[in-house]
Amino acid sequence: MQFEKPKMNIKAVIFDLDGVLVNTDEFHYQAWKELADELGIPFDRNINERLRGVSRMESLEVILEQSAKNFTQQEKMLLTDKKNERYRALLNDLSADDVLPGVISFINNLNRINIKMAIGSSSKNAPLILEKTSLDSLFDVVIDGNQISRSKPHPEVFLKAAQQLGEKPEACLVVEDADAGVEAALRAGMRVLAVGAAASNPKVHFAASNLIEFIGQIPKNSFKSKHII
Ligand code: B16
Ligand code: MG
Repeated sequence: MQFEKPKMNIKAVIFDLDGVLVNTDEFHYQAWKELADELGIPFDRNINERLRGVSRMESLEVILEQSAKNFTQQEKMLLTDKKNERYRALLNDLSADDVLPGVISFINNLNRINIKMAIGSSSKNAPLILEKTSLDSLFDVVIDGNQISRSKPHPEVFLKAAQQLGEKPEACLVVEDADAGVEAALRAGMRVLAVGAAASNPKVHFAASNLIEFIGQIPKNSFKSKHII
């Protein structure tokens, strides 16, 4: 792991949602897999990796690359609606128990040193997920798929979050699990902590398998207000 410079002066942290705060990425996979099986289109976990962080319609386009049939825009809308219906049914039992390891402790530590926090997610289901997991009250700003017109790797979601937090991009750290999200954060001019699937991305500033591991390796003075733990 490399540190850009000893003092990073991070004043705000922008969290991706699916795959960073909550394990909903598995439910996305299940819902897409059921749809692909129904359509007789090959779909596996390797292809699924390309769907991380990208919008619902762009995800469908990736899946349809494996199909010989052409679908009209209306058919595509019906397919994304169907996938979303199934995905939301899978989210039904979601609760605070589904928040990923280290998340609450990391947020509490950031709160203690007055670091601002935002959500920067491509998901239009973010409000439902935040409510079901009781994470909704913990963030100063939430920017999700309902408020952006260009999905990751476009930097719009993170730039909007920084703007609403009142911070410059260079003062923000983005936590991401998707290569598309890492790219979006870098294009926004922000520092990136990659967790999970994106942890092997060579472009990031920090990498860890999850937030528990990251808390144990934070360099002193990374954050504006003393150090995090
Ligand atoms: P929805 P994130 C992204 O959320 C997911 O990673 C991606 O797999 C999904 O297609 C996208 O949200 C749209 O989600 O269908 O719920 O609007 O990782 O940016 O928090
Ligand atoms: Mg994600």
